[in-house]
This record gives sequence, structure tokens and C-alpha cells, in this order.
Amino acid sequence: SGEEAPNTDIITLTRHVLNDQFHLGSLATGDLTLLLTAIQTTSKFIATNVRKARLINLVGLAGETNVQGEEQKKLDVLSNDIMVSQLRASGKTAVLVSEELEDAIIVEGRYKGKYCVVFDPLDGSSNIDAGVNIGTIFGIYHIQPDSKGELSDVLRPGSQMVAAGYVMYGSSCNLVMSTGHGVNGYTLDASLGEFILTHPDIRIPSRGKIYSINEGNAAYYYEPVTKYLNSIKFPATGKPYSARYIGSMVADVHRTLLYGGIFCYPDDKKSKSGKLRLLYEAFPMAYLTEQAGGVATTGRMRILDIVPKGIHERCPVFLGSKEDVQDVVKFYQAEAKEV
Ligand code: P6P
Repeated sequence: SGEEAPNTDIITLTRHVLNDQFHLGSLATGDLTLLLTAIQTTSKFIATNVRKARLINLVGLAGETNVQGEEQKKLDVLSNDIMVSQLRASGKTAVLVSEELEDAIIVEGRYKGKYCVVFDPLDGSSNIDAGVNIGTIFGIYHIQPDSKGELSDVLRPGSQMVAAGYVMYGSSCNLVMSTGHGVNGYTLDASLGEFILTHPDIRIPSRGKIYSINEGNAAYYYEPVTKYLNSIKFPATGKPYSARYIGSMVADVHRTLLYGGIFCYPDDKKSKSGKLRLLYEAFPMAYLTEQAGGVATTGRMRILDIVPKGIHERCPVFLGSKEDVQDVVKFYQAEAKEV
């Protein structure tokens, strides 16, 4: 008939992760798959609410009433609540850390499992009124061998995570994830309610042409950052880089993974440790960046080597194409030599 035959070999996230289990060998008990299924469910729920929010003005400050006159929850509070309940109900978690909760949740009783999930349920939610893409960011640790699940299980370097990912809520709903064997991207087919593999084996280009940083902070930058930016804005040879800054980490990192270049949120004279959170923003994005062949550093050390002291601590972030990030590090190393 000449019509394009429907693609019958669609690979769903669940099937892809199940296949992945063969990599994990004996470690694969299905628990991680079930945990990732719970994360998929929360992503679909949040995606629906983010979309509705744009339609019926669900956004705004907590305590206001929405068009139905109901006491409405801020989207990020709602997103947090659904993630906590779904992750606990999965029976696979022992420790939960959320950007929205002051303290870690230790799961007790019959629902206690072997994994710790650290997450920002809706990062960048202040952008939602403007229709900017926002997202959920998550990282997963296995509890330590002699532990039943306690705070020390999440105060570990990001290099000990077994999986990490983000969900971006925009014109489509994209889930990008790694379980330690490369990075894959999935797109939600709302008619099927399934995440379909659309970006297999994402590899970040070794060098890009885009830099992403909030130049509104330029007055506070330390010298290595100023010198690096000048080197790509006024290059001795070649063309200047393009500037792209969305101000929503998931959107800026997603573009960096796909197009290459560098995303920066450095420490400066105003923000002594930078702005981004180590456990559930920097670690998962650094994990994905490295799994895609890129580099993620504070300027002075590999982000995934940091040992967190607290669950909400912040850290400086430079991540993206290997050569671009290594260019920044050279300016920090030059500064260290001057000292
Ligand atoms: P600034 C959003 O509020 C966020 O946490 C990240 O998603 C984003 O990268 C950063 O803050 C933007 O911060 O200071 O540039 O507005």
C-alpha cells in the first residue's frame, strides 16, 4: 500500500531496563526495575499536573484557592507528595531525600527496601508560569552492605550511585536516565502511557559551541570564570561561542547533553558554594554527563568524588563536553599555581 508500516518494535522504558538487568547479572533482582517503574508513574502524574497547571492556573503560591475554589497545593509540593508516596509504596526504598523536605525520610516496616532515592521533585518550578521547561531530577544509591537504611547511606560520593536521571516536562515529556551503562532518552507516548526509547546511547560531543551561565552574576565571578568566559567570547582564533541560558537546570543540561558545550553555575562572591544542590541536582547531572562521555567538576575537583556533609548542601557546577570543561579547569589550575 506504500504506507509506512507501523513500527512494531517499540522499546518501552520497562522493557529496556529489564534488558539492562542482564548487565547487572546476579545483582538484578527486579527491585531496581520496580523502583524505576514507580519513578515512571510519578513522572506521568507530575507531567499531567504540569500540563493542567498551564491550563487552569494551578500554579501560584500555596494557600491560594484555584479556579475551583479548592485549597490548592503548589505544584512542587504536590510533586513531592506524589513522589514520596509512590516511592514508599514501591516497597523498594529505605531512605528518601527531597529538596522539599528538611529531613531525610527513613522508610520503616513492610515497605522498607534496599534503595535510597534523592530527588528534586520539580526543579525550576518558578519558571512554570512562563511556560519554561522544568523537571524532576533523581539519583539512586543501594544501601551499604551492613545498613538497614540510614542517613549515612546518602552522605556518599555520587560515584556510588547505581542510577540517576531526570524527567523534563515541556512540549513532550522526556525521561533521560542511566543505570551505569551509558545514557538513554525516552519520550512519553501519552496514548500508550509508556515511555518509549527515542534517544538510545546519548553521547555528548567532545567539544561544543554553546556556553550556558547566568551572566547577571558577572560582577561576583571569581577570576578563573571571568578569564574562561573571555577566552570563548573573544577567542584568539575561531568564532565566539553562542550563549544559551534557560535558567531551568533540566532544560539547560538536556541541551548540553544533546548539543555539547558547557553549563556553569560557579561559586562566586555572592554564593560561596554556588546555588545548585549537591545531592539531588549536581550528583545526578554529573553522573549522566560522565556516562555520556562528558566531564563534571566544581572547577577544583570531580563532582562525583565529593563526600556530602549534609543532604541540602550546595556545590559549584561546570559540566558538559570534555574539552570545554577541561578548558575551565586550566584557568583554576593557573590560579592555584599563582597562589
Ligand atoms: P539563577 C531553578 O530555580 C534552579 O534551581 C535551576 O533549575 C537553575 O539552573 C538555577 O536555579 C537558575 O538560577 O540564579 O540563574 O536564576
